[in-house]
Amino acid sequence: MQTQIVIIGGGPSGLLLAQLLQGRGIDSVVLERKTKDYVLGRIRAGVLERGLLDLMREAGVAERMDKEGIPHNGTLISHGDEMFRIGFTEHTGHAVMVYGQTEVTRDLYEAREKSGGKIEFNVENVRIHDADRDAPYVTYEVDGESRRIDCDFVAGCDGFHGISRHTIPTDVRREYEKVYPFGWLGILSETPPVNHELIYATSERGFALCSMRNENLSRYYIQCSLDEKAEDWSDDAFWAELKRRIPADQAAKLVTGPSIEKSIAPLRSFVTEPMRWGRLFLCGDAAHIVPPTGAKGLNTAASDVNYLFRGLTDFYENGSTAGIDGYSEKALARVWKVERFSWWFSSLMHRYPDQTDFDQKMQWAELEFLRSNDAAQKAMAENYVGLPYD
Ligand code: RFL
Ligand code: PHB
Repeated sequence: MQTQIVIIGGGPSGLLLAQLLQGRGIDSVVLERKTKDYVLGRIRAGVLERGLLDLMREAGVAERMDKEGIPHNGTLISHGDEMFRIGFTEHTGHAVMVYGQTEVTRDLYEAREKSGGKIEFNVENVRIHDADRDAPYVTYEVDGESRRIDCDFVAGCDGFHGISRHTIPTDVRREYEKVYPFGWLGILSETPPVNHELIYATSERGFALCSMRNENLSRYYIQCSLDEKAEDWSDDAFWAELKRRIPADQAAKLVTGPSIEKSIAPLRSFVTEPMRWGRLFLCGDAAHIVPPTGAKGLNTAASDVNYLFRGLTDFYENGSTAGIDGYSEKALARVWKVERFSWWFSSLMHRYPDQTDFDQKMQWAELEFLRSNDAAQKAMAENYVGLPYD
C-alpha cells in the first residue's frame, strides 16, 4: 500500500490531522491499536480552547460542537470556604468551550467514515522504518497478517505509551519528566453540575475539581494518593470527600447520584525533544504530557496538529520545506509555555505529602495575590483560554 502520510494513533490528534489533510486533498492512513468503541469509551478532556475550536471548524467537523458545546466565560477558584472568579472574556476577549473529548473523537470518526478516509483498527506491532531517509515505510500486523505502507511522512500521534517516540534514537532524543506524588480520582455522574462554571478547589484536605459535560452530566475529581484504587472508593465516600474540599455553600447544593465511571489518573509533566526526526513528526501525548490541572493536554495536542498541518500543506502545495523544518522548534516553544502553566497551577492547588508550613503559606500568599491582582488574573486567563498559535 502507498499513501502520503501514515498517521499512527486514532486518538484526537491523529484523527484531527487526518481530517484537516483530507480537506486539502492530502491522503493519509490512520493506524489504531484499539477498537473504535474502546477509544470512544475513554473519558478524558472536557475543556476546549479557541485554537482547537477553530481547527474543528476548519476540518468541517464543528456542527454538533457549535450546537451542543457550552461556552465558559470564566472559572471559579476556591480556597476553603473562600471563592473568587477569573473572568476569561473580560481579561482576554475569549472564552473556552465545554465539550467532551469523547464527543470530539466521535465527530472526527464520523467525518472520517463519511469521507471514506482509511482507518485500520486492532493493528499490532507497528514499526516505523527509514524515517531518516527519503522513502520511509511502516509495517504492522492485523488479524495475524503482515502489512506494509510506503509513504512520504509519518505522524506519530500514538499517545504517551505509543512506539513513535521510541523510534527516535536515544542519542538524539532528550526527555524531561516530573512525576507528581498524587493522582486524580474522577467520577462521571448523571447529575446537574454544582455550578454553571468550573470550580478549581484547594483545601486542607487537598485539591478538588467540579467540572461538567452538559446540564445533566457532571465530572468531579479529587486529589488522591498514588496507592489508592478507584474500586476502593464507594460513591458515598467520594461525595463526602468532595464536599469537604469545596466551599460549604457549594457543598450544600451539590446533587449527588450514582457514578457511571470512576477512575484514577496519575499526574505527570513530560516533554521529549526534538519532535521531529527526519520524516517522522511527533504530535500530542506522544511528545508531551501535562498534569490535567490547566485542561491543556488535548489543547496542546491540537496546537501541534496545527503546526504540522500548516507545514505539510505548505510542502505539498508550494514545495516549501520551511514549515516542516521549523515544526519541532515552533511546537516546542509553545509546549514549554503550556508545561509551565500546568506545573504552576498544579503546584498552587495540590497538597504535597512533604509540604512544610512555609510551603503552605507560600501557596496561600500566591492564591491571595491571584484573588486580588488584576495583572495576575489576566496572566492566568490568557493561559487558560490558550496562548495564540504564533
Ligand atoms: P491519545 O488520546 O492517547 O491517543 C493516542 C492513540 O494512539 C493509539 N496507540 C497506538 N496506535 C497504533 N499503534 C500503537 N503502537 C499505538 N499506541 C497507542 C491509542 O490507542 C490511542 O487511541 O493521544 P492524543 O491523540 O495525542 O490526545 C491527547 C489527549 O487524549 C490528552 O492530552 C487529554 O486527554 C489530556 N486531558 C485533558 N486535556 C485537555 O486539553 N483538557 C482537559 O480537560 C483534559 N482533561 C485529560 C483530562 C487527561 C486525563 N487522563 C485520564 C489522562 C483529564 C484526564 C483525567
Ligand atoms: C474535565 O472536565 O474532565 C476537566 C476539566 C478541567 C480540567 C481537567 C479536566 O482542568
